[in-house]
Amino acid sequence: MKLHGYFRSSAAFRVRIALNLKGIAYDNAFVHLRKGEQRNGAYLGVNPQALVPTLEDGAHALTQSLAIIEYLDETHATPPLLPRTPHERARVRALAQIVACDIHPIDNLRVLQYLQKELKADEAAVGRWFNHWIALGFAGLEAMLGKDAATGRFCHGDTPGLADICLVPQVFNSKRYSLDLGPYPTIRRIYEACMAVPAFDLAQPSKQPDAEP
Ligand SMILES: N[C@@H](CCC(=O)N[C@@H](CS)C(=O)NCC(=O)O)C(=O)O
Repeated sequence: MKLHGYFRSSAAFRVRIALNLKGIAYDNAFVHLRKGEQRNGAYLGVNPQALVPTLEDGAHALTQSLAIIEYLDETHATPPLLPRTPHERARVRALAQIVACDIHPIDNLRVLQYLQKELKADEAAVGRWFNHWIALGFAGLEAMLGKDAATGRFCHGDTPGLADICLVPQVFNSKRYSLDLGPYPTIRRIYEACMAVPAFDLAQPSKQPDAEP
């Protein structure tokens, strides 16, 4: 398998965690998002959306991190990244989608660049935008995680899964504009538990071969 990614991409970070948890070896193809390589012709042939990640598995080029992770879960059974019952699976997918559908897309690089270049927002305004949407999303996530007996050491029970895979890269993102994580004790606790797991630790941006200061 070959993962097209970028060290700072949180969507690629999700896939790296899943690959590590499954123990799947993979090659890297780096797409430098700050240099705009996602819009180069060669990469557009792989992913016409001009986004990372893309996971190539044989003849298949898979896109969208959640779809990729569920593909990995379906093709490599252990350890499972989703629980067994439909009700539990719906809970974990909902937690994951708070991050992947409601927080992350409006804080993406192309959105921030549009704010800066087209709407002339300065650095402080972009920072406010960035943290506003994370704080709103984390407030809901914290309430859901904190009140539910299904939450364990991780987002669902005592083994890491899809919701944790989405949560951890978003916590990394929250540090970019120094969001105060004080109001989210459950998120912080789960984040710490995840980072003690090598699959998460080894997937973090600073440990990737294309990492930059
Ligand atoms: N929903 C997509 C989001 C992918 C995405 O937004 N990737 C970002 C990096 S985290 C990207 O490639 N951004 C390039 C850009 O904004 O130009 C997924 O989950 O894979």
